[in-house]
Amino acid sequence: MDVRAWLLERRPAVDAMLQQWLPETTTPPSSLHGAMRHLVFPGGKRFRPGLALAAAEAVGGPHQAALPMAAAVELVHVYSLIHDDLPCMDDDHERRGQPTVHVAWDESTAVLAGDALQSLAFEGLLRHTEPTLGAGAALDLATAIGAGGLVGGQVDDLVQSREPGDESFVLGIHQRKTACLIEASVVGGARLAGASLEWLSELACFGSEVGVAFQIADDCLDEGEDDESCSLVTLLGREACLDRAESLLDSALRRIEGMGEEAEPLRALARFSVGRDA
Ligand code: GRG
Repeated sequence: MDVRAWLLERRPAVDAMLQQWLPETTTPPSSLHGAMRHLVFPGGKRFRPGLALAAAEAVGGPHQAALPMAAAVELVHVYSLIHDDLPCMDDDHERRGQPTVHVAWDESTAVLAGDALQSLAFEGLLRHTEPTLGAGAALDLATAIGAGGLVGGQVDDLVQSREPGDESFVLGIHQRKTACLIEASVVGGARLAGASLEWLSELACFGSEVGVAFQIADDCLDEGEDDESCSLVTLLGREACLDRAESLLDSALRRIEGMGEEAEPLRALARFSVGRDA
């Protein structure tokens, strides 16, 4: 299955929802709204939204059921990228082929745009879903991105850049900084499509394994770049990392073996997380 073609086919529906949720740049304060939109369009691969939609299909639902989760996880992802690029974090000047938000605007606007994107994710998700399912998906997302997830992982990543840790410390960072949001994308998407508790539990493990594999693959893609402080490649070497990513992928795929053909896009996205070239 051509996963890039599948992502392209699903993209317009996700982008339409993002367009609908994001304030127009002509509405004041224009600088804030421009900064919020800056990295969303044209955007990146839309991997996390793709996972939410594919998970909904995998459990037999229409992918449209998961669109609010798809838009919400992309907004949170963009918020994290904006904050990660700040001078007090990675101090990056380019992202998604464009100047980073603090370069295109300024630092305070970038901080506030990230904050506003995070709250828009929850507002959109809760406004556009049935209350019980939406609350469950919002809880999935909130749990993934707070102190026990994305933010906590980022804190330890900063520690690691000063005092390099061992393999389990690095894997714990990958788990929280990257895999928690990927897991929430899968679980939240499936939840909005009415998945059973049994499948939600398997999909949580699937998402977590795919997420760590995705980050290990990212470490391999970034090999040789300046910032390898939190890279498994520096600790284990490239071959061992690729083996680790492949075995996580195998385990993830085994968890959804019992699903039918409708889970093919989800399987293809899992393989893509390890086999991608960007
Ligand atoms: C500062 C709150 C805060 C969080 C920072 C997520 C994060 C934590 C930092 C982002 C930078 C980073 C290395 C994240 C790991 C996940 C990752 C590989 C992001 C890039 O994801 P892709 O490849 O990017 O899906 P596109 O642009 O295609 O969406």
